[in-house]
Amino acid sequence: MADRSFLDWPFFRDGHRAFADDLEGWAAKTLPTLVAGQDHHSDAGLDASCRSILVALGDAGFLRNAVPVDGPLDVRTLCLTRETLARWSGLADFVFAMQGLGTGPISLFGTDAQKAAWLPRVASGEVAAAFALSEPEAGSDAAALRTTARQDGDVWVIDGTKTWISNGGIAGLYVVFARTGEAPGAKGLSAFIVPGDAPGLSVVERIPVIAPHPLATLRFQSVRVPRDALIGEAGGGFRVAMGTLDVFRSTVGAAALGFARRAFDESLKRAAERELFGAPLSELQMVQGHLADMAVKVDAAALLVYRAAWAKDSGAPRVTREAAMAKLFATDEAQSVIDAAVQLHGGEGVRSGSVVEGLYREIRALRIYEGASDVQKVVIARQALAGAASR
Ligand code: COS
Repeated sequence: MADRSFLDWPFFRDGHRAFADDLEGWAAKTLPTLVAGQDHHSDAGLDASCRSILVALGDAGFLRNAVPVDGPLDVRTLCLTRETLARWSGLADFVFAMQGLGTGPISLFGTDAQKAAWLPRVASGEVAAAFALSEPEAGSDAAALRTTARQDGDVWVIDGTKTWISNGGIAGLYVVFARTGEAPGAKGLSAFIVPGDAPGLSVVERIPVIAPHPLATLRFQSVRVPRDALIGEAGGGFRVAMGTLDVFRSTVGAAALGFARRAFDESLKRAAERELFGAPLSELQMVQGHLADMAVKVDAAALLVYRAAWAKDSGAPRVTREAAMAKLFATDEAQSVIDAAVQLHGGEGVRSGSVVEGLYREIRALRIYEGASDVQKVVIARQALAGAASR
């Protein structure tokens, strides 16, 4: 069982602690049997697995923590959920997280009518959600996106290509960022709600990746959506995207923390059970050195993740810096913890299907998506420079 002492930290209320216990019990009972024997090597198998996890999370009521139907998002609950699910199943964490990121612009910036139309269906697991920002020529430089939306009477007409879209092809709801041209660059973008079955929306390709998740390139050919599909103001799309990422980036750190905790637990078990030179591995000081580094990295990551979540929940108007620090540190350090776990497991660490081999594949993408580590450094440095200039 993973170390749960962090739940005593002052970032949490008793409600968070009780929730973490409930979720842990549910995950331990449900996820191992749910994911056992699932086929993650074909698109059809992967899609079916995601649907079964979506139904299970929806039926158990956990998706409501990512998609707030009544009241605001609680980022600590989001992070506790991602950390716990990631310890049990990377795919379960992915399915949960996408419901939140895909509806984040609506939860945070949408009208009551937009919320009523979409949030209950995503919170129940009936509809999968996706966040469509990246393009072939616009990843880290999100403001360079080229997809356009133009007004034609009472509708917006969207044309362009989006890529690296998680849940692409299985989502019933896409939030799509497009250029509406109020100003050049970041100030000329807007966010739109596009139903998955909108005529003119098609999947160009499915993208296979080292830790399989549904991922696709999408084409929008004269996709027509009503005037009220616009989220927030025309020209305010970049703020919608960045404001959503400010909330969800700390949750990516939380998922990385879950992967790191699992790797650490597996390493502690291995060190106690495996004998080398006539004694358990745990008696070798070099092994103890690895375990100590892992313990410090896990706790430091947890402090940054839950600091960012607590700051947002406590009403901070912007947590750009805290969220970027949490994502950068937790994902980079989880990679290092998992790499050390693979080393401690020797040959078993690279055996296909072993727990640490799976974690080694799962963690890598988290240092890239929702703002690569390099982008987080840019964000943190800009915030520090702006802070110094204003003091
Ligand atoms: N919250 C609210 N507003 C924000 C914001 C945030 N977190 N970040 C930027 N803005 C605002 C800025 O304040 C600025 O408006 P003003 O000029 O009125 O102040 C405007 O948006 C443009 O900001 P900036 O000049 O910083 O934009 P850049 O094009 O330089 O982009 C980075 C900055 C690189 C940080 C941004 O593009 C980014 O985060 N890229 C990564 C995107 C990403 O995560 N891609 C993965 C796809 S999602 S899976």
